[in-house]
Amino acid sequence: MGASLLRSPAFLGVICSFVTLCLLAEPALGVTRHYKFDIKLQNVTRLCNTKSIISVNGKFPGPRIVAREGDQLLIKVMNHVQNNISIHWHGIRQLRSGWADGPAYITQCPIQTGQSYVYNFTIIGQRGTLWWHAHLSWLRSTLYGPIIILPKRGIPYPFTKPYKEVPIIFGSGSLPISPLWSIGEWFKADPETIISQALQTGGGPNVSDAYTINGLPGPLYNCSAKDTFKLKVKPGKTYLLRLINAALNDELFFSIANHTLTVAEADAIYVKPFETETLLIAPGQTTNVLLKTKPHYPSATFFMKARPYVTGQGTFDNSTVAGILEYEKPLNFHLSSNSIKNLPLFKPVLPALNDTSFATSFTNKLRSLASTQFPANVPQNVDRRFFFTVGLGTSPCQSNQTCQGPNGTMFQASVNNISFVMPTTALLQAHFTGKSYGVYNPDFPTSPLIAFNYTGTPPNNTMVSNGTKLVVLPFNSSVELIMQDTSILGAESHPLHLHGFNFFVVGQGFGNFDPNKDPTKFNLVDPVERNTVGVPSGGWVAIRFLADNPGVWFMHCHLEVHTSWGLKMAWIVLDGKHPNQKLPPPPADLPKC
Ligand SMILES: [Cu+2]
Repeated sequence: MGASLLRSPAFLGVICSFVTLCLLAEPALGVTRHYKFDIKLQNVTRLCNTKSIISVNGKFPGPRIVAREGDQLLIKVMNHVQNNISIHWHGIRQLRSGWADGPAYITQCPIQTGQSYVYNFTIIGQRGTLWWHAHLSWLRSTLYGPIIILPKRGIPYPFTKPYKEVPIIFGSGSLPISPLWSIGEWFKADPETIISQALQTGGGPNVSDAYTINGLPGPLYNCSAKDTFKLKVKPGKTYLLRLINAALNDELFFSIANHTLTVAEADAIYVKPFETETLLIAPGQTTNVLLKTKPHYPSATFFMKARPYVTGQGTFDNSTVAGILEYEKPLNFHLSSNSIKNLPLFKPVLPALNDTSFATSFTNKLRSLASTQFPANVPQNVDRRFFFTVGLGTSPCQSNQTCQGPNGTMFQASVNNISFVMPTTALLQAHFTGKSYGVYNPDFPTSPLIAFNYTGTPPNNTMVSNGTKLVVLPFNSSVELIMQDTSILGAESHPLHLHGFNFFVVGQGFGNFDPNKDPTKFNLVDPVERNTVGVPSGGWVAIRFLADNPGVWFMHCHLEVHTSWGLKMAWIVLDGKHPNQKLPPPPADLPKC
């Protein structure tokens, strides 16, 4: 057995699933890690209001997955609730493990009540922060948690070794607190009821009641001072903060008063480090930042805050979540308990809610590390070119109904004016078994069927068409995709997420994409590599990726309301010629519809 074969990660994954002594084997080989997710109801109190939420293992936010690059994960998800469930491992490449990706009716049928499914995948060539979340309707409002991928043993970070690592999720609500940093969104009402009513009336759904940091709304909301995320730090240290935007419908600005953050990673890819006072993070995106604390005890406390970046026309939750950065008082530092209580509190100043120029300058700073060890393998040549419009539209109101969308219509959203219709069986199964007839059509248009001034005066007819249409790509084709926002019903930033791949963001701009001028300015040297990118409001973004992963891969807006309205589509990547270029058959426990 040759050394080169031994170093192949796929091959090592096989060894570890059969050899129980894997943990004792050479550390660089990767190990198998088992997790059990029991989906069950849990009472949670937020904003003076107790409600039953769907949780993983009774935790909110959910448990964290910790692994090293090269490890295999076996996560058994057992559904004990009445809803159908499916879990997506957001940003995991799922190389030749498309059956474990998770979007309901795309790669699998949902896990029904009383059933279970083991998600089986190996982390190949990725390290950093990602996250998992439910991928069915709006269930992810309470079903989410972090995935922390540590570098292989003995491989250091390409930046200052942090004194401590603190994951943070921007999300909604909380329970036994995971020591993380996610920002989320909390709804007093049941999010499933909110979206199903909106889809019936055709109007916009109700907005959230609070944002949360690690499930905690914080002191700026009623009844919530006790539910405040506190980050306790020592002076003169460097902390690694892992940030996840788990909110349903909001891009967020984030800042810590009087502290500068160094961005080191985006979507589990190292970037050229840069300093900033404020971050912009879209739903679905993750970012690792380094926080250098003050050299000496500052005799002060500091707010960290997040609030939305909003470009659309509709109503939104314009509230602010705050957490507290608190310094440990050194033992030899004398302060009366009264003066500790009355320490000055500094508050960050966040950009205006619609500050697109901040958003643009921030995203322009993101560059791949592009080092020898972590190269940016940007496709230099393109086999397939696509131009997709993304934006809102309408559909007619049924004759016996009154609708609450624009001018009595129903809100829709689309890609190339096609509002995606969810199938009732899994696309990947239909593709794999060759039974696609009546499930999907492989004729998604490469560009809009009717060209118009995308960011100018909107057309008179805003109606969308409907269909389950996919693009078919040969194995290993290199793809360039321009995503163009439309001003139909108002320009708006759309964070587009592609499953199964990272892509390089080679260009972005405002107005209509110019195929003659704009490509000359593309960055093919060190563009940021990620899995979710904001299509600028009233602008366009250009991405490139290599279709080296056979399967069916969902692409959709990560503003959940737009996904619900149909801003989604899927790519089929065909098998290659060689055995290791083919998607293996589905696992025996793959759920049935
Ligand atoms: Cu969108």
